[in-house]
Amino acid sequence: MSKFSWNDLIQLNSPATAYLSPLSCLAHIDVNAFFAQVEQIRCGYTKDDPVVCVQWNSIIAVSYAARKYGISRMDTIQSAMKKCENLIPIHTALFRKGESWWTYYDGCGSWMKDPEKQLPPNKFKVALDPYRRESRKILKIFKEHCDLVEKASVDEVFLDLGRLCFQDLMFGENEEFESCDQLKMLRKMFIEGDYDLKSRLPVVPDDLKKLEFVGNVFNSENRCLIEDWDDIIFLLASRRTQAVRDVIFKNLGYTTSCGISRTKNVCKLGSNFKKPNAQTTIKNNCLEDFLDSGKFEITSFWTMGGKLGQDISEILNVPSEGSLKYIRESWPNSAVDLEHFIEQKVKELEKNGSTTRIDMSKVDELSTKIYKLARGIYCVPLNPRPVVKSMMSNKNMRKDGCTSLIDCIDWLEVFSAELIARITELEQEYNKIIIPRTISIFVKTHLDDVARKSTQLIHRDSKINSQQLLKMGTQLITELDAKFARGNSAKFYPLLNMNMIISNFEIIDQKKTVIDMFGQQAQIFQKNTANKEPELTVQGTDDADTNAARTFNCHLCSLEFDSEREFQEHLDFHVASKLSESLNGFNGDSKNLSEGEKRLLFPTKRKTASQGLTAGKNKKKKTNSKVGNILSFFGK
Ligand code: DCP
Ligand code: CA
Repeated sequence: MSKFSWNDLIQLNSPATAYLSPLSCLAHIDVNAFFAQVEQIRCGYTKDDPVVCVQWNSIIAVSYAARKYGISRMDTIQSAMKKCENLIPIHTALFRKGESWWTYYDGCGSWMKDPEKQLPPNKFKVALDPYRRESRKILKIFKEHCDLVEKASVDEVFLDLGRLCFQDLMFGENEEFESCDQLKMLRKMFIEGDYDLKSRLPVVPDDLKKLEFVGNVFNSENRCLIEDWDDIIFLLASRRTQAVRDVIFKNLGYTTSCGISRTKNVCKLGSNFKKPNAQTTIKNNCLEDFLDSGKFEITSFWTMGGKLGQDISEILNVPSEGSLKYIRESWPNSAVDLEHFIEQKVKELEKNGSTTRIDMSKVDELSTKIYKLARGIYCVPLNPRPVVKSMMSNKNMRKDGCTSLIDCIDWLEVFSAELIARITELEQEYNKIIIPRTISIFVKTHLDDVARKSTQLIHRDSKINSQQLLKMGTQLITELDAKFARGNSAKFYPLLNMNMIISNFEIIDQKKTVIDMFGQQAQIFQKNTANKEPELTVQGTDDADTNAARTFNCHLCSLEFDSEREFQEHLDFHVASKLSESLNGFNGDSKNLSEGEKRLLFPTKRKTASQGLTAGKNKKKKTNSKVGNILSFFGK
């Protein structure tokens, strides 16, 4: 028998809870030397050309060809050029002071001898727009290939591969699978619902043990590659991630590195394990080998790298090497033992007058996290992108970058253009109209004094343009100038820093989307539009008011849910029911068909709206775990 149950396998179909299944399969994919690759491709170089991306005198991304010369982000452009005489430095795009657009000044930069070809920071501002554009293209490909994607930064994502692997296992049409009789049996059992959710899966058939992973499998101890169904799921995942990485390379030219494992933390370590252009799978039976490979400590994990990680290392008295193994061996049985230990230690330290960054009210959470991180089983869900609540365009000035009100207005021209471009980007990403309601200007004088002024943005149109932002910004800076620079401009100018912040976003739905993306975080003004899909109706405020009234309604079923989690699980039911209907065909009661479609397909089976409502409210009562099909797994 397998270690895993039918329930573990079928749970992979739930985007909301797949990450909790012991068969969970996630990936982290990171673009190699991202900004450098963007510039390499834009300028027509190959991956073997030593390109570096430069901002003023600093190197912000180093191609792998340049890394061969020992060049790193720590080098200045001058020191890098000494290491590699054929180095190809490319400066980021720039806004010029007083202009509302960015452009590339190829062939120019601080390394050029000709003073005309240098790019003085007091006249320009770096534009990261080209990288954000490429990032959006990459994200679009991920979203086309995977139903649950978390954008972790400008060049990295997490993927939840549960649904894809499940579907490949149960319905994949490749020959290797179709020629395996025992797999055919498993598929038949699933389709006919001839299984008990709690019962164990059969053993993995020998035919499937011959299948090969794509990319590297971390296996320092030469363990058996395919023992149980988790290995098969990872194997399928390795094919899927290679496929999406190939699409990115073919369409956009970017190489990526990828880590595949059960949890986000290990995936992230895995993608960093072999670079560039590689993928590494860390199977469950190799997790501890991987963590103990000498490359990782408790402080290697995200959120453990800072002072908290140091405090924890001290309190647990971990050795400088082998900390994860030490934690596993010292607290072998449960996180509770670890919790008691930490509590006692912190109390002792406090008695001696020392303080730590450990929050005593959350020691249980922290202990569970450490206990599980050390075993590579700390399961956390993928997060949808948080709502953007404000945007800033900022310029650190040098020398005479900003010596008068006119200079300030020239920079405001750049800030307004940049912010409006970013608002437009965000509108495209969210498919909503975004109207900032507050604008602030912040300045820091050469005497290190700071001043700030804000106002409400009031304008008649539904969209705001850069001229309107510039006008409001000019008003604010004129007031600051009048207050602080009048009579003695040397107290104010030159400025060391200036920025414009827009905030208090009003987000307006242009068209209803399937599920509202932002949960309680967003303030959404809905227009009434016809809607066939389940939707989440959220009312709240944008200042994180957790008491704001919220409702979670499924309009297809006329059901209301108390929590977002319950609602999400209900939506999973709809996903499952669509999957089931695509296999078994629709029936007249389907909630996935519009009234119009039902009329066309089932002319005699029309239901009135009130019948539909009653049907929706009668929740399913079936308790038997022997089930008809995948639908039974999801509560309605
Ligand atoms: N970046 C930056 N300044 C930093 C770190 C990063 O401007 N201090 C930018 C440039 C990078 C991009 O963010 O190309 C992504 O950062 P990564 O840390 O992922 O680094 P790279 O993609 O450059 O390299 P790697 O291949 O190691 O991921
Ligand atoms: Ca990267």
